[in-house]
Amino acid sequence: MSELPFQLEEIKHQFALGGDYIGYDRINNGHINNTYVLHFQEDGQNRDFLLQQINTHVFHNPDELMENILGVTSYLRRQIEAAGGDPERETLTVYRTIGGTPYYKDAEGHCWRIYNFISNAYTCQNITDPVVFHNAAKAFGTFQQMLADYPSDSLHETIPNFHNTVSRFQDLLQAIEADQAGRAKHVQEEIAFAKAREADCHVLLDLMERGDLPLRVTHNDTKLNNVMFDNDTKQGICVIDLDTVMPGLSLYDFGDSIRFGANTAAEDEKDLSLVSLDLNLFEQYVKGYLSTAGQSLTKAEVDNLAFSAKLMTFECGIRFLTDYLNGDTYFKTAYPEHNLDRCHTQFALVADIERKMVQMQEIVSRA
Ligand code: GN1
Ligand code: MG
Repeated sequence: MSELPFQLEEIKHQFALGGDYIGYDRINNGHINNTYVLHFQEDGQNRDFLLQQINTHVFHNPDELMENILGVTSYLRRQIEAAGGDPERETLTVYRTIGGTPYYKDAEGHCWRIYNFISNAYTCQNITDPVVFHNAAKAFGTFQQMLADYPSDSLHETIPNFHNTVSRFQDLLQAIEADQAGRAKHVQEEIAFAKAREADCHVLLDLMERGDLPLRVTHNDTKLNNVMFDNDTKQGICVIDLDTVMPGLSLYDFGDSIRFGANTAAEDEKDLSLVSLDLNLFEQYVKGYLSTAGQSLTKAEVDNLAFSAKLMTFECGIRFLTDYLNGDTYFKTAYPEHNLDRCHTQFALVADIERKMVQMQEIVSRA
């Protein structure tokens, strides 16, 4: 019992989970929080719950974080009900503790929350069927549409400057300067790659300042594995991982989806010859996204779809490089060079997107 990565009895008690505990599975997709599926049985029925330990090193204010999530999920719940959908499957449900709080803080200061487990659905790490990517685009586009009128000033900034590419670039420069882990001398090529693209960091922020790109309520972490697909229909039924729902640019969400889902290789693939931007998947995503979020997008948003794929990939690459230089303090890593390998795939993808930019623009124009 003591080998469990969580205090079972305490969690059961705090969240009033009934039934017999059967076991748990660890979900290893995310780089930030620790996630488990708890299996229970009650009256012969299986009941699963999603348990997460919130990473408070990344999310400094769990109260504000959970306030955002409660606000957004209850808003979505009403919209889903109004549309005749099933809110238990189409959005997350936050479980309250017996004290009425949306998370439980244990004696060591660790913060735990429980969500409903969405059954008969799956997540994917990579795309084998292009239709699924099209469906992911529709799900993220719909998510954005549903939150179009959400009072964005009620949202806390859970991570300040999250997709502020200028400030991300500054963070990189600081990490190079401080060289905490003594690694800077080994990554001069990567640093040069990044520095050669500093100007890109300003493009979207300048457009926003000029009023050409509107601030919207965005998800900000639109990785493929943050959508759940229905086992039977393969439709994207629920957008998950709502920790970074904040005001942002639609292009952050679009670009980040392409970065992860249209890459022909995994985010930490060591063989860089496998990394490339799949133009067919890009097209599938563009079409799916425009079919749901399209009506409300401005011309500047549409014009920058292809560029945003490059920028978000670049941003992620410099974040991995920054963390590598800082000694791996932010992202979970499985081995010492993990962040560097991730940086390499992102930069290889940036280079490939640069080669394909004209074709990507054509795809957007056609769509
Ligand atoms: C993190 O936790 P996860 O894996 O969904 C990160 C994202 C990065 C992503 C890179 C809060 O997302 O911003 O794009 O890793 N989340 C946070 O895979 O920093
Ligand atoms: Mg996340």
